[in-house]
Amino acid sequence: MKVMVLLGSESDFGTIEAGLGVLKDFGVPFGIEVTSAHRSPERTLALVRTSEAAGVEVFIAVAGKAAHLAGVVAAHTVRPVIGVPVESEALAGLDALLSTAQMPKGIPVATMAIGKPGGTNAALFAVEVLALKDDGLRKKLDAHRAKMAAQVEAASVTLKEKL
Ligand code: RP5
Repeated sequence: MKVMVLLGSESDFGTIEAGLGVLKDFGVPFGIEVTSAHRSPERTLALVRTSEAAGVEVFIAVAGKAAHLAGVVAAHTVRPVIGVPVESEALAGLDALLSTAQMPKGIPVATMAIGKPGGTNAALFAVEVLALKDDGLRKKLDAHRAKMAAQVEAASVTLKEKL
């Protein structure tokens, strides 16, 4: 297992669902668990420990509101932690964005965009970290970028055909 995905609540799943698809597409083995930094703090710590023992190299933490899951995970590991702020009703995810991004110096969290785009980017960022020592993954990332560039070009052609 290379990536551990931790959700602050089952209700956070929609934010990371597409990201899990990305990890699957790239063939990256991952685990996923629900654990709350405040409702199950001991389980959170235990999951960090067992993940490290299982060879996890990158953590993705998905949480909303006063989101401190990513920061708490980062407090317990020196492996990279990627935080995904969940878009919640009250403040549209701005609360979680600031809670995740504004880590005091010393304990970094790589903070993604709010919501589903952040979930997808978290997976891609995790793949990029793993690709540092995996040429096969790097080639897949290059191919993924080339595919997106081709899609942009195709969209331009389609748009002009409509005019
Ligand atoms: C946070 O509170 C979770 O990450 C979730 O985004 C939010 C709401 O949790 P539930 O009330 O849906 O369990 O801890």
